[in-house]
Amino acid sequence: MRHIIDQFVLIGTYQSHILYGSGHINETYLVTMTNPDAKYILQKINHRIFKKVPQLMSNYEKVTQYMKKHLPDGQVFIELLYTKDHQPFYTDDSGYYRMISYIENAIAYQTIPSETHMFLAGQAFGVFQNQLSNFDATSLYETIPFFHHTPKRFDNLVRAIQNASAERLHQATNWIEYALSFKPYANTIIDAIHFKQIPIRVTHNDTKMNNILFDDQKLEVKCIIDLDTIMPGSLLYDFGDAIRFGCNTALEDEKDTSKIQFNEAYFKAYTHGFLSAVQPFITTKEVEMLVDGAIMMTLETGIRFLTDYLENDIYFKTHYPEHNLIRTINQLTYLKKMCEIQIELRTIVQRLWREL
Ligand code: ADP
Ligand code: GN1
Ligand code: MG
Repeated sequence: MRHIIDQFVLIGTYQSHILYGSGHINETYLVTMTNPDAKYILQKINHRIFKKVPQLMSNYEKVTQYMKKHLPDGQVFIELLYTKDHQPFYTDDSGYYRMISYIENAIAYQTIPSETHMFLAGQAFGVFQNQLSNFDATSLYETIPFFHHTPKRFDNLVRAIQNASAERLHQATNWIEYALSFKPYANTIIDAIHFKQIPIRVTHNDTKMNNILFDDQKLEVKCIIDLDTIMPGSLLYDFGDAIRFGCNTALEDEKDTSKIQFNEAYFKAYTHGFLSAVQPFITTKEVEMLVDGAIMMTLETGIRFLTDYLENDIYFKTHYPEHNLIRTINQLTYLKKMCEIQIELRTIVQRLWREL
């Protein structure tokens, strides 16, 4: 790793590097320099998932440069560091690497500590959506084709079921059946896009709460991170994925399903923050479909974990053999809770929207 760090133009002398963060996709390291003191984030890009790294990094460069130009005073954003050959990433036989600025005095939560944090996160993702609204969507590559195409995610699940080992199929039987019972709803968002009921925008597409950094002292959002999936999409994906992660009272891989509840107060807070920021441009249909976004993103993530379990864990990082099955059970249990109260959730959205 030392040899790779040396390829980038950095301030100071190398001191150390350690594995960092808890993302499911890339290998992330905190690099510490001395004389003068400085910190950086080095990421080994997951090339099995991001097949076209030059295109991915072209998006990354465009978005970070655009944000730098449009940021209000005092707001920080990730900056890309270049190699000594002026490249936005380094590659050798071992893989693809990028170096980015380290966001100081910040914390990524795995569970959100308060309603205020949820409000601030909603506001921040809404503002981010607003900041990206003038970004030229046609200049972005699709880094993962059909990323939030839920029907295709179901096709992948069906294929995985056909090819799975007898043992994993057996372990997951009840959950496969439950997941497949949602297949008739898979087209909800894709159809709304297809029939032009909702617009395509530039979206983040991975708005779970550990992709937003909060200030570790003040009640403030510091920075939105994990820019790999910024590409054309629906605002419903960004709203939905944040609710999927943020309103679950348990961790995404909690084994004790009795701990999994839907936190309605957090839902209210996030929706309030988000709507107040996107109010100038969100359409009536998008408001009407926000809860569908939360349901679809939870369903989709549940079937992605299930597919990966049946495919012997080739996509998400896992820490033990049943990890993806536990995540599946967690998401589908949470999905059931969300569906049971969906009428209430829709009423909350409409009330907040009227009151804005
Ligand atoms: P992955 O795609 O694997 O989720 P992320 O870009 O989200 O990768 O990074 C993983 C974790 O590393 C984040 O959740 C966060 O805790 C930490 N991290 C990533 N980038 C930064 C940064 N620029 N400054 C501080 N922490 C970061
Ligand atoms: C992955 O990269 P990370 O850990 O922030 C995944 C998301 C899933 C999420 C589930 C590129 O997010 O789509 O919703 O795990 N990212 C990619 O926790 O597939
Ligand atoms: Mg991440």
